[in-house]
Amino acid sequence: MSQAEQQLQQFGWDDWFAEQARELTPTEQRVARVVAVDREQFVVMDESGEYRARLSGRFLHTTGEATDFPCVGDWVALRHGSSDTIGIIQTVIPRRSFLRRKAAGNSIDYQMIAANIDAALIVQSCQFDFNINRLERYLVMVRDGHVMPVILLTKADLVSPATLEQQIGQIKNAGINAEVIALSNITGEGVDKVGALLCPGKTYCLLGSSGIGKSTLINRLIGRHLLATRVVSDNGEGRHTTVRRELIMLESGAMLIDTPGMREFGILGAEEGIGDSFADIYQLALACRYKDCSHANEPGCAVLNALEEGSLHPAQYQNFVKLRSESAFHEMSYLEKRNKDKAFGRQIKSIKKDLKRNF
Ligand SMILES: Nc1nc2c(ncn2[C@@H]2O[C@H](COP(=O)(O)OP(=O)(O)OP(=O)(O)O)[C@@H](O)[C@H]2O)c(=O)[nH]1
Ligand SMILES: [Mg+2]
Ligand SMILES: [Zn+2]
Repeated sequence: MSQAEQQLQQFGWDDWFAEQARELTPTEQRVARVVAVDREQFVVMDESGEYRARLSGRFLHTTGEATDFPCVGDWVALRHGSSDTIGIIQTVIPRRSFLRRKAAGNSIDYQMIAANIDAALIVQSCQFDFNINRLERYLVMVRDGHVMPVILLTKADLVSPATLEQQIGQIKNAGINAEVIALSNITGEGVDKVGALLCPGKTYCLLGSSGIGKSTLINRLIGRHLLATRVVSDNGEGRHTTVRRELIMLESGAMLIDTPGMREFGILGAEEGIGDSFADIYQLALACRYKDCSHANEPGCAVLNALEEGSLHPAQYQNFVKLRSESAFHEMSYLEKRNKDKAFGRQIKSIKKDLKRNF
């Protein structure tokens, strides 16, 4: 690693990225990290500070996929001479992790949210916003991008301790074992726990609906009003306050990416009001005759049996089917995967037992 590269470590650069860059970039190019994207304009930072950058003509001509364009958190190789006012981005260094979502509408395209994230802070407000199904969908998205999840419950000051306890219980009962931190940006309770979690040189991205206190939390962590937040406290309906994604350096050396609330992410009509977790269904699915049962028409399907018996609510089943058919869910869900891993673990154990018995 060169001396300049060593200085980039404070922004998250390490041997892994250095290795990727060596294969891709001529030596006269510099690397920098994207801290903000505004249409075709980029703001990048390196050891010399922040400066503006744009894409090279060659990049624009050879890059077709929207997801291949630089996004917040990306490392890019660029030309930026000492007399240049603007850097010219040549390539995006391969991403170690990423957060992406399905683009709006019916397209199968993805939209990048952020790249090279160490942990995602999945935020829900205890009041109005709390929803296990949506939480699970965020977990799928986060796992898909090789990012570690942490769950933050904001506005704890607006619900009773009993409600909060019940919500945390619901998360645990759904089999989600990510760390959960309840906090209030008003009283400050729990905020220091979040601060303690953030390590220097690591990058964190906040995800969640609009109006739940993501920017307020970042302001609290910084200790001053850097980001615009909604002035009037309301239930989160309406316009977005944060309009662009940007990477913010905390005094501690940890980096945080604020994102505009994702409203479409949770909207699925029937979803609201069916607070129950899919955990029930995955639990049932363990008893299906076929391991790859789709719970649609297979013989010996424990899910369909439960539906027939009435122990599984039809709305819950329909919601499950609906989510399954979404492309975001084509990949196995977080819980399903975990349960399969557990089943596999049990299988290994019993094989080991058999082996012991035979020898
Ligand atoms: N009671 C209470 N209000 C909060 C808390 N956190 C944030 N708020 C209020 O909630 C409103 C929305 O907060 P923001 O930080 O703008 O929300 P956001 O998640 O950044 O929203 P978008 O930028 O639209 O995605 C503001 O009026 C905050 O003062 C909290 O812990 N308790
Ligand atoms: Mg915001
Ligand atoms: Zn089945």
